[in-house]
Amino acid sequence: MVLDVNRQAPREPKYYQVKRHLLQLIDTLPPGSLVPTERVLTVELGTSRTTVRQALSELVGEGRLVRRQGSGTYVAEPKIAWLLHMTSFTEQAAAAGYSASTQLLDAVRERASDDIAARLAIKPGAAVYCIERLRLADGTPMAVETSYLSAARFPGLIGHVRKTSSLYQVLADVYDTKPVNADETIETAAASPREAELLNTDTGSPMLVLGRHSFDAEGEPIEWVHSWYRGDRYVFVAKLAAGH
Ligand code: 16G
Repeated sequence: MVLDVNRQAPREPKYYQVKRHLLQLIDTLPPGSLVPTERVLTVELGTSRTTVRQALSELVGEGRLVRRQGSGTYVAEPKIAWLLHMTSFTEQAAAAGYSASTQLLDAVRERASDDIAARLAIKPGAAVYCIERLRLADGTPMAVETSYLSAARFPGLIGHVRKTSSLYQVLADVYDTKPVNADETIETAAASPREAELLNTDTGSPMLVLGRHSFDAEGEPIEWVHSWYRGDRYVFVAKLAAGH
């Protein structure tokens, strides 16, 4: 049943009218074009600076505009489309025409919390490796990734990921292990000062956080990973097909 509710149009806040005006302007300009300053827009649109600022901030957060310190606000480049696949970052980047690289930020052996232990099907307090890496495509930071793997299952893993930038390659070559399926989640979060610095953005800017819980062919969990991507730069694509 479809309810036909005769709804009144919601009242539009002033800043949203400014935003709509700016969106129309953005659609006519190529990426990299300078947009008028806050001061000019305030005068042109006969509104307050706070209102203009709110509209501009939302468009920056959505990846339609970029702010360059001390220079101005510009029309953003189109977002990068990233396919959600059961492949590694390295393979995914290559398929999209980028060259992947990795910066190891931190790698420690620690005791599994209850949550991580449950994810990896090990006892709480058992040893896990926590590996934090910055993932880059053509030298541009794309994501900050924190991976948990069982230390008993993958002894000496940290030494190997120091030498090889692809975790999946290490899993295949050294441990004869291949993730074959995964549960993947996507949620939003605000960038922490650390993520913001690593990904060249502002603290509090919108992020897309991907969680991957991957399993081998026997159904044993392999890794529990969180990847933080800039929400203004990426669009994730999942190919869906009818069937079971
Ligand atoms: C992806 C996976 C991550 C995996 C990594 C391996 C997501 C959210 N994450 O980034 O779970 O550990 O690829 O990539 O898709 P690598 O072999 O290049 O290190």
